[in-house]
Order: sequence, then C-alpha cells, then structure tokens
Amino acid sequence: MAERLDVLIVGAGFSGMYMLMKCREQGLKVQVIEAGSGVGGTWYWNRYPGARVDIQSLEYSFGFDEALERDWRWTERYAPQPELLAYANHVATRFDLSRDISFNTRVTAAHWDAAADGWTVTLDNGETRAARFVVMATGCLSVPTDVTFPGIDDYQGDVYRTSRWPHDGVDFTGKRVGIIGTGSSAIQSIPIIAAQAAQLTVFQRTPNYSMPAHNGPIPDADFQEWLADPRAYRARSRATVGGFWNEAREDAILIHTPPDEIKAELERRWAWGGFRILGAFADQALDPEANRVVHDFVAAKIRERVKDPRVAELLTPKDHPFATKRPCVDTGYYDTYNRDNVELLDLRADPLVSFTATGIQTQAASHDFDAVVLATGFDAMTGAIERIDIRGVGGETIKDHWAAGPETYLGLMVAGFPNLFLITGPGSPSVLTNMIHSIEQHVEYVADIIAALNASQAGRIEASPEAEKLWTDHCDQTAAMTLLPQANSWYMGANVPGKPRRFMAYAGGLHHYTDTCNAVKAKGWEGFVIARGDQLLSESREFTSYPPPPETMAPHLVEMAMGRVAKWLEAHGQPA
Ligand code: FAD
Ligand code: N01
Repeated sequence: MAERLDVLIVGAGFSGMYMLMKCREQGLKVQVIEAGSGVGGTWYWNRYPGARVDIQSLEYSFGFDEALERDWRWTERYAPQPELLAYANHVATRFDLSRDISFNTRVTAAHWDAAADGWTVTLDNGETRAARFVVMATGCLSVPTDVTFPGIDDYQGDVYRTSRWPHDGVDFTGKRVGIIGTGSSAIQSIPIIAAQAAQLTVFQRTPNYSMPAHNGPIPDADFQEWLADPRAYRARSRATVGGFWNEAREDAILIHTPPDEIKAELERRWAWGGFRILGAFADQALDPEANRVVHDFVAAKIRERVKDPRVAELLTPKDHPFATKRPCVDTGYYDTYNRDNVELLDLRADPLVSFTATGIQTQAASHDFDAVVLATGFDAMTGAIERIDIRGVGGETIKDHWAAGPETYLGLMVAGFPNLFLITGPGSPSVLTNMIHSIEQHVEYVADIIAALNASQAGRIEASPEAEKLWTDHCDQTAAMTLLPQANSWYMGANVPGKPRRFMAYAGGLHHYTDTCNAVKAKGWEGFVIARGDQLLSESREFTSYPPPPETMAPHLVEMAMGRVAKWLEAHGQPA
C-alpha cells in the first residue's frame, strides 16, 4: 500500500478542489480521487444544452481569494456550463491542483481501522490507500437516479441523460426528440432543443415553478458595486438565509399587505428575475395562505406567456406549494410551448407504458423519436455517499446508520464514523443555498477541525450520538416549521423508490447555521468526542448552540410554525 495520507478527498468538484487547497496550506499529505477525467464536478458532468447557474455568477464563484475574483470576468449574470467548467479548470491551473488528483478513479469502499485511528480506502482499480481523514466531497447532486423504463434496451434511437451528456455535444437538427422530465435540467434544455430539433415532445409528470432569468451581460451597476468591495459583497451574501442576496424583507407580511402593494412587489421582483421573488414576503414560505397568493401570481404569469390555455393549465403546478421544490430559473421556457414543433404530454392523464423499438408507447398512443432525453434527476444528498461501502466503528455501514433517513451532526460528521467529514452533507443548508458559499464554509470548518486536532496531537474526532440526535431532531423540526416537507421533492427523498422520507437539508438558513458552527467551535467542539488511541482527550455529548429564536417573526407565524412542530413531535412519539 502507498504511504499513509493525512487526508484523502473523494471528488474534485468545487468542494474537493477547495479542500485540497486548505489541506496544502497546513502542509498535509493529501490526495483527491475523482471518477471523472477532469475537475469541476457538476459542471464537468452536466453538459446538456442550456445548462447554467440559477445563482448569479458574481455570487456563485469562490470568494476565498480576492486576486482570483478580480482576475476572472464572468460574461453573463448566469454563467453557462462551458464557462463554469472553464472557471473550474482555471482554478485548478492557477493553484496547480491536478498533480494531487487521481482522475478516472472511483472510491468503492472506506473501512475504519481502529488500530490505526484512520481509514483504509479501496479504489476501483484494485488499489488501497490508508488515510487518517477522509473527506466526502462527493456532491449532493452527482448520482443520477436509476430510473429506467420497460423496453428501453429495445429502443433503436439514441438515449441521452442530461447529467451524463456527451462531451462532443449532440446535434438534434432535423430530429424528432422526446424528453422525459420537467425539472431544472429539462426546463433549461427544452428551449434550446426545441430551437434545433424538427419536433420536440415533452413528457411531463409534474409541472414545476419557473422564474425568468432575464439573463444577459452583468448590469454595469451590479458590476461596479461588486468591484468597489468584493469582500463586502460576499459578506452580504453569506449573511443571508440562502447565501445569496435577494433583498429578503423579514418584516413584510403578505397577508397584512394590500393586494395592489403585493402585486407591485411581486412584479418588481419578477422583472428583476431569478430567485429575487423568494425574498418578497416573510410569510410566503410558512403560511399556506400567503404562499397561495404567490402561486396565483406565478400561475397568471404562465397564462400570460403560453397561448394555449389548456397547455398553460397543464404547466401550472398544483400538487406542491410555491418554492417547496428548488424553483427553476429559465430562459424562454414557457414561450417554447408556443412553437409549432413543441408538444406537451401529460403523463398523469396518459401514463408511459414502455419504450418500443421506435419510440415511446403511452396508454393512448405511440410516439416515434430519433432520440430521447432523460432529464429524470438525482439520488440526491445521500446517493454518492451510500454507493460507497463505508464501514465505521464495529463495521456498521453508513447505509444502515441512515436506514430511517440521514442522521448527522451539523451535516458534517456521523456518529460511529470518526475522521470522516461530509462536505455539504445532509443536515446542512447545502442545496437550499448558493452552494459555493456553503462549500466554502464547510471546507474552512473541516480544515479548522483538522488543524485543532493536529495542534493537540489528537488522533481522531467523532460526533457523539447524543449531539447527532439533538441536531437531527432540530433539523426535522426546523423543516416542519415551513411548508418545505409538503412537496414530494428530492429534498425529501421522494424521487427514489424506497428511499426513506426525511427533509434532508437544514432549513434554518446559512447565516444561523454558520453562527451555530462557530458557537460549537468556541465551546471547544461541543458535541464531539476527541481521542488518541485509547486515550480520551475531550468529550462533549451535548448540543446547546441552537440558533436564536426568530424574534422578528410575526406572532401568527410563530404560532403556525410551533403548531407544525407540535404535530411533528406528536407523530414522532415525543411529548409536545
Ligand atoms: P460535485 O460538483 O457534484 O462534485 C462531486 C464529484 O465527486 C464529482 O465530480 C463526482 O464524479 C465525484 N465522485 C462522487 N462519488 C465518487 C466516488 N465514489 N469516487 C470518486 N469520485 C466520486 N448549486 C447552486 O448553488 N447554484 C446553481 O446554480 C447550481 N446549479 C446546478 C446545476 C446542475 C445541473 C446541478 C446538477 C447542480 C447544480 N447546483 C447548483 C448544485 C451543484 O452540485 C453545486 O453548486 C456544486 O457544484 C457542488 O460541488 P461539489 O464539489 O460539492 O459536488
Ligand atoms: O431533476 P429533478 P433535475 N417518469 O428531480 C421526472 C439542480 N439543478 O436534474 O416530479 C416520468 O428536479 C420528474 O417528475 P416528477 C437543482 O437543484 C439546477 O431537473 O417526479 N418522469 C421531474 O420532472 C435541481 O432541483 C439547475 O413527477 C420522471 C424530472 O424527471 C436539481 O439539480 C439545473 C420519472 C426530474 O427533475 C435536480 O434537477 C439543473 C419517470 N419515471 C439541475 N422519473 C439550475 O438551473 C423522474 N421523472 C441551476
């Protein structure tokens, strides 16, 4: 076996790349293992037409190095995938990262070796590596779901998955194309494919809410504001719920606002575009009545854009409140349905039966295609971690530990799995935020933990089961306060048959979460057990660093949120 590493990092997306840099700063012996042939993770794999960010690029980019920020110029408000991949490659070259990355290599197993206070990691090329720490930078949305369809192997046309798109691109000119799915990936690719193909048929099971990006060059005023003080710009984003600036009005209550003012505010935000609408009113994510008003506003926008009222109706979400799935940000999505070469099929009314040699058979008709695109989503948050055979203390697997849904301490560590860190793991704000800011916060925190352990010559750190339980309950209850668990979303694990239902991200906001992590550290790593061999160095089994109660929240919202928590406690067999 090769020389023991201090840190083995799995994944070379933005998380793994930054983790590598932070480890090097401490002079650690570190190696990254990456399944793909290059860096960039999400932006390496998802090369489908129209792929781009839903957070503005001035915010969705690394903020740890002002020289890097100033040297890179984004061309659009929402950068497209090729530019994001070029950015990842630029970072890798600038910081000479690739010499410590093994590409085209997959981690298949990681077993805790108690005698060595470290991990034995197995790779798909048959090699093993010993490492004191393992960092799972494996991505929240990196493993496509195993969705398949009867007869798909008999289909003689081409099948493409958005998340595994050919590197040379695909030319649909003159082709009849079908696309399954209407999540973010489909909503971004549909307008581009429709403009190229002879005919596009969209198979929709559930409509989603989508807001216009109004993409284009970065408005000069925004760029000048950023240029004046990038540090202040970043600090402003990081101090928000979602890690991006959306002018959130924490004291604006929709149901206390006159209708004309509501409309004016929503119109202003719709015209601005993207996620700005999420910050309009404090009650829209909590109160069904307020949420309904925003839903009605978006439904009217869909009717305005889509000429055929039947199609507009089909495109209007009905089964989940607004923004309880990650909302989509589009360029020309609804207008695409006004094209003569685009057809929307409703799989609820006419279910998909099977693929055939020439296309897709639904209950009512058969549809012939030259190519079919699967935009069917990801086994989110836990998928990449559970696909590795991770065995902790006593040989327990992480999959077994998470049999009832993922349980972590701060989304960072799992009890019984010492020295194993998760970047943006379940139980952290992760996918509810601008992920780059969540990644930076996690990577810097993990680097701090490793530095503290080394300074005290400790061998290992582990989340205590007690703290893990307290944090997981806190996550569940925080989600229960909101409308978020009401959607059958991938946040809930609802898109993967048999996956346990649990709201997997921390809904308390990136700002409160960061403060909580800092308080845990200030209390000498509250909730963690630190040891060297048989020697216990420090032990905390508590978690007392809860975020502050939302004092600015209107009384009726507190009542509503607390009512939902009481119900949650009742359902989980605990006294309210
Ligand atoms: P990833 O980028 O997913 O990288 C993980 C890497 O780990 C991958 O390269 C994978 O190959 C590797 N890996 C996994 N398992 C193994 C293994 N066993 N062995 C070896 N290697 C392994 N977030 C936002 O905040 N804003 C956005 O606009 C946005 N847009 C998105 C668009 C798409 C199409 C998708 C899918 C996600 C988007 N996200 C967005 C979320 C996005 O995943 C994060 O922003 C971010 O890129 C995640 O970086 P990461 O390094 O943590 O994970
Ligand atoms: O995946 P999804 P995605 N038969 O799960 C349908 C990020 N992202 O790749 O809802 C028929 O959202 C499924 O239908 P239903 C972002 O966080 C960001 O689009 O299960 N249909 C749904 O319509 C996003 O949320 C961007 O009824 C089937 C679709 O497939 C996340 O990644 C861009 C089916 C899957 O939608 C995931 O987005 C892309 C079946 N058997 C991704 N199985 C940005 O804009 C599934 N579906 C930045």
